[in-house]
Amino acid sequence: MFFTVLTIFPEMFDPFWEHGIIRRAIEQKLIWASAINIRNFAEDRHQVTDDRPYGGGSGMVMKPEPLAAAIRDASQTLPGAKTVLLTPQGRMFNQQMARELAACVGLVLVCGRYEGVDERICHDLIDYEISIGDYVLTGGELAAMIIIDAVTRLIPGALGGEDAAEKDSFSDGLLEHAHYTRPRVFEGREVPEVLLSGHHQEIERWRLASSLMRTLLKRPDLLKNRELRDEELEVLKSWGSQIGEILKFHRRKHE
Ligand code: 4GX
Repeated sequence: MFFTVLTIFPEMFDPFWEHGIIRRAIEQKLIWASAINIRNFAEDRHQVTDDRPYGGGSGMVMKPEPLAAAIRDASQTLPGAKTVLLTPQGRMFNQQMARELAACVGLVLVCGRYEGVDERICHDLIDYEISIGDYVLTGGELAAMIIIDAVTRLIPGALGGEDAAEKDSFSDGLLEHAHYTRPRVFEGREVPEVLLSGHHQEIERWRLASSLMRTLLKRPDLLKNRELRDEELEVLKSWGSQIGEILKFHRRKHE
């Protein structure tokens, strides 16, 4: 997978390329990544990339000519690549989109600053407009990093450990189960007994129950539009009867 980022602050990406999974993916040639300065494509002597908005008002707009030249150059260098504009007006980024983007041969990520980019750029040269969430950033750079990060970890081999990406949150529409490591007792709180038991089937069932419980309590919206597998229904039903018992006991006590 090729990533080309178009930005007026390419140096922001240096530490990003140089750490952790991203760094290893580059070293292993699973991804090729570069950040290109849009200024390089400005024709004037001062390499200006922004201008005042037609119609007046405060703030600046990114000039179309340098941006168009940068996008065309990147697209020519990466045949088949898709162009992405990071913008609050885009489709909200999620794990499903990360999977779709991971299937592309390359991505050209366009990072706007100021009030945004000239509308004719979005219209003619952009395949996808993506937002990472309903809040306002000072530029598209952090959003581009988030997308590169989420996409890279889905590339086979990027995480090292077997099928780690498939086991993570959202891969099957549930939150991750709780995790514990040594020591067995930390500040008086014990690791759940079953995790020490070595009973792999019981451990899997506990993890499924943990996933379902967390999703139900923290993100019930995730469960609403999702089919439930037989084993998941069983776990939920088992709580159902327990909750029934607790309520019965409670009612008896208060009669
Ligand atoms: N998810 N911003 C982009 C400038 C801009 C505005 C319109 C193009 C079109 C953001 C987000 C985000 C702030 C990045 C405005 N560029 N990007 N910038 N939320 O807030 O992606």
